[in-house]
Amino acid sequence: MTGKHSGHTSVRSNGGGTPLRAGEITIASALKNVGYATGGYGKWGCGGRGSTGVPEEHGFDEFLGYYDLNQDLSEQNNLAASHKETLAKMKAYAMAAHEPVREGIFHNRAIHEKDRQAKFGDTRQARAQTSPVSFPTKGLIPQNKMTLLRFSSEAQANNRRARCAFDGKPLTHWHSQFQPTGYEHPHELVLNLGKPYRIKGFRYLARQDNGWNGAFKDCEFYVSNDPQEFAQPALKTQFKKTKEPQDILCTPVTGRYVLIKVLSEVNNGPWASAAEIGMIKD
Ligand SMILES: [Ca+2]
Repeated sequence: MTGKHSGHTSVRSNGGGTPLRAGEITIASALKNVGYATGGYGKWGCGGRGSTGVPEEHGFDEFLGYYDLNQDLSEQNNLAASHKETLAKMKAYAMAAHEPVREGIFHNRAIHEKDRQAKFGDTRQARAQTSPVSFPTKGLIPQNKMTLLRFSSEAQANNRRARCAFDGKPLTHWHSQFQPTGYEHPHELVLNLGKPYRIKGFRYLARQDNGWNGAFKDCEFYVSNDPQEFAQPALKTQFKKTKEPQDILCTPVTGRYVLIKVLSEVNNGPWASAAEIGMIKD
């Protein structure tokens, strides 16, 4: 109401006893000074009747509502019935301000970024949509022969499907399910490579938008010929917090199935996400 931090206002709690001081500027008095008609309707919490804090003393042409909940409970006082004239004025304001419903889209990325700039002082331009890091596939087992056997979870709501981690498109990514909560590490993906391969490493590309949620930190890769049996990891590694592709080599191991087990996230969040994952052929 006054534009002040609550540490500097007259009224600092709901308990009452400290009404607005006489002459204290409010948004209503500021607007009234430049020619606005002003009205307040509803609950007033800045000073009860007879105090210096009543709305009529602070820029409101009129006020209809509760000054003090203890005295003005609607069950005891029918404010609407006793202020027919004010109600008629309110209805007239509403009718005059009413705009018929229009179909259309009233929000877009540009407006969103303007709001964001005002609120947070920065923007989240979609760097990834204009200049994604490429995901080199040279030396990798062909992704188009792989199939996804199972996964621990995926975010369906925004289409961050598990298969996005192997679709050859850096701009799409898998994200573990995040709503409702309770989906925490380890997060897992199991792949069928199509046939046995000798694998000497793994390539990981973190999500290519400006977010970091889910970017892999500690991760284990298992290779097996039995999709139900993954004994020892072929590789335990820790990825860096980077948007660049990361290759991690291991002692070569042969198998047709790969389990990717994500144990932690770069910011210690509970998620996992991947733009692309590749297996490096020996
Ligand atoms: Ca992808």
